[in-house]
Amino acid sequence: MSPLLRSRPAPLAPAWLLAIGAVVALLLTTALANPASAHGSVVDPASRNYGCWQRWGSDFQNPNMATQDPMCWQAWQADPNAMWNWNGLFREGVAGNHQAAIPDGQLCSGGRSNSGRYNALDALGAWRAAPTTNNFRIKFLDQASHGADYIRVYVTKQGFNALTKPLAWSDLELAGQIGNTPASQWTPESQGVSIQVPASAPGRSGRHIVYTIWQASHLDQSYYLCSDVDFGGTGPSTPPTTPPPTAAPPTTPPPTAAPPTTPPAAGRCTATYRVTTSWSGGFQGEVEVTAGSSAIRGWTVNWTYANGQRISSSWGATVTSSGSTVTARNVDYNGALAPGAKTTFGFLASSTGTNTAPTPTCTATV
Ligand SMILES: [Cu+2]
Repeated sequence: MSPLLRSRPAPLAPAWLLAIGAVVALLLTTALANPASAHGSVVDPASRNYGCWQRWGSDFQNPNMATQDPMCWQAWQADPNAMWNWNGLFREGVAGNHQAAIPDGQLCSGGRSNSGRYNALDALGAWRAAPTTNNFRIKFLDQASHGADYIRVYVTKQGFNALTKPLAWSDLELAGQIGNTPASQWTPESQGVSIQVPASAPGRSGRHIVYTIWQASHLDQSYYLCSDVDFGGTGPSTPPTTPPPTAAPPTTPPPTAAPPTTPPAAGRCTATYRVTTSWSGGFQGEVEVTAGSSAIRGWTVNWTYANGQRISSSWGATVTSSGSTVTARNVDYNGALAPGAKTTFGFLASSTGTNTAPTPTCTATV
């Protein structure tokens, strides 16, 4: 090929153009095939799951979270995907009937959207509250540059007790809104665009919930975000004074997987790999581990990527990479499996385009 390239470069130009065209077409196809794969949230005052991800995403197994940030702790225990997918708390096809789609008590999970992934965000308790003033702004980060048909910002009425009362539509008053605003009018960010929406909540003091609805413009896709605020508050250095009712502090030390004392036995478990969502440049995946006909004490799953995929973060397993080879070991709480029992772990990874699913192997510790 290189002699040909040197002696006759001109005929190769169309090939280059075709290659570039193919890449562009692939990216467009990926974007169109996954219209809902990258989205947004309120980043200031942080929505419940964005805040948990921001504060603990790099340290989510730290047991100190149980006492320092107990509502985040219970949310991470309930479903870490609610934090990794902080930008995906939406419903589709609501046609503007938000109150009909979302029952009282479920507002912070978008009506238990996404198969219940965000349910823990409805839990009552001392969510970390950001200090704010009666005239404030929310900042919305739209990673996918969808733009907005509208954004509505509500604030709970004075007297509402966020520690004891499940949030209902009747607790809310509209405090600010914007109408149709294409992404071209938002502020460019390193990923996507952002916009600030002014809001006014006179007469409020103390703890409240800011409830934001983002009606994205690319589809009938509506996002529902609860942000906890403290009007006149002094800041996050003030610890919560009321213990949350639902936080379950750990009774055992955090996962520090003890090295197996028995040599691993092959063939006692199986693993299946799948991509759950993908976008241009990356994807989220999940591996299901199933014990064989006898109980196991731990497991290790290995696979090799063929297309340069790289794992950037994981949950439910300790994942290490060496070149294209990936090794995932159980964490403390999901190593022991009864005969036929299953557990899953997940991860985020980068990809350069082609994303062939590898065939994992599972090795059990018995
Ligand atoms: Cu989206």
